[in-house]
Amino acid sequence: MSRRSWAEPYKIKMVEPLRMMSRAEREEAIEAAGFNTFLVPSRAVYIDLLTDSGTSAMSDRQWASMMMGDEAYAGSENYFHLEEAVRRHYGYRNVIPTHQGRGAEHILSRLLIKPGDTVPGNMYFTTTKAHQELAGGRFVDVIGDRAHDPDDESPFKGNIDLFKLERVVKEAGAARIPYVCVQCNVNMAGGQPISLENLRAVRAFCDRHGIRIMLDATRAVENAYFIQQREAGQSERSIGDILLEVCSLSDGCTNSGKKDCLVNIGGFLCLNDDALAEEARNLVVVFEGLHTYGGLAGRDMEAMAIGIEESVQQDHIRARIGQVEYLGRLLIKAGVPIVRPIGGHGVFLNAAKMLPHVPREQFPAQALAAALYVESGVRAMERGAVSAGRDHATGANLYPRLELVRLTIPRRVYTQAHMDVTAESVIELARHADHVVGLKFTHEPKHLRFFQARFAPVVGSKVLRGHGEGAGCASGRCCGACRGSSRVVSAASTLNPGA
Ligand code: PM9
Repeated sequence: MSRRSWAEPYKIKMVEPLRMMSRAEREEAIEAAGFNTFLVPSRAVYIDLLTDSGTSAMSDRQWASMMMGDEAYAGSENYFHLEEAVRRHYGYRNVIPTHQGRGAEHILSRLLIKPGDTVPGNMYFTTTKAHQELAGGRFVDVIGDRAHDPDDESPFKGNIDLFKLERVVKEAGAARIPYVCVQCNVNMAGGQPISLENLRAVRAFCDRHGIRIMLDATRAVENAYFIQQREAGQSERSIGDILLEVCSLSDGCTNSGKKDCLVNIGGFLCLNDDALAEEARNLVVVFEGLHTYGGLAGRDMEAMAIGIEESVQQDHIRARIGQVEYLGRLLIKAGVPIVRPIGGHGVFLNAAKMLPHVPREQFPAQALAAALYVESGVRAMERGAVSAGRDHATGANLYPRLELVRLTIPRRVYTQAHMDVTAESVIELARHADHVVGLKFTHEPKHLRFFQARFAPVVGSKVLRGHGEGAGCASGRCCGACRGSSRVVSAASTLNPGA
């Protein structure tokens, strides 16, 4: 008998209590954090949707396997298990562990990019681009235009625009393109997949020009699920089968195991070319550790080997993406503008649309993420101009079309009730979004500024003003509370007395 609906394919064996601070305490915490949710201590967070990276709950099998860690410096048994799991499910010949995804990006960039090279890719990712630029390369975005439109409902917004790619190859010359960087389930576009059809076309194009393809396979399993669900002729295939085909269309990959692979730390670099892999192993010993541990403990590699097996199970991936869809649908129903279609690892709020009174130079998404924290204790992340940083050559601020706040769902951690409370919190904030105040930098780090930057409100000292103090209050365009009504009571505070 077919099941009517999906449910989490696990039951909970161990719990970690959550704590909700008062609104006054949250106001203090966000100010002390320079209005950057990355700098808020986790003890001050109620529901943590900052990231899906390293935040998964491991299974009992994974925890048990950690007791089987072979902590030999060289040739750990767990390395061979990891190598076997990666080969079986991702299909590459050479597997080199790294401490996390950016470790693999560092090695790959050093290995292949020479100063002056161009690296085309389907939208930038922060750490990936940083390593490409540190190696002397220049990233050029060749994703289709639809990816930059939050309202476009196309099923494969991660697809590469082959005309754009051709133009870049003509301009730079194939010899100055070390590889095309193809990201699965494009993070900054809202977790949007690339289709098999597009990937095959990119492969054929690159073969004609003698250019390598390197996959960012960090969320390739989630991408495989969307291919299964949305691409013609793919619905009968297993996730594992699709994943193998996706990877077979590339020459290697970087992977942050902290996402799909269901572990708290770890990553890997894969290369089909034996000679390149040998060079990569040589670089790994300089920057990460011996090539059979790459900065990881044996137990970490064992947990990742098992996490890979679990990640491709249909029940798992359906529930994982089903939970993200559940949250997204609640917000769509309430009229909150989010990136469509709903992505794989999170729901992305369209901050530019929610805060039309905050100009881009005052970082609406940064302000919205800080305000959501004050409103509800839910921690989200800015994915807009602050994340985009500055133009490497001119130093000017970059303003991507997408100015988003990401509600990222950790795997196997939260329940539907947490999604309900999150939705209620966002909906309540959306009702008085004009109370959110823009921000200005008070400290701007040189690299990956979004992690450690500090801000201050452009007026006053609060990112979320009280009722009667919003941008639209005086004109009567504000929420009911500002017009003297007492009916606006935060849904989150109803459910959570501390709010
Ligand atoms: N992604 C994320 O939260 C964590 C760091 S940025 C806040 O989305 C891709 C597509 C990623 C990614 C990390 C990395 C780097 C590479 N590619 O964090 O170094 O989403 O393991 O991976 C984060 P590591």
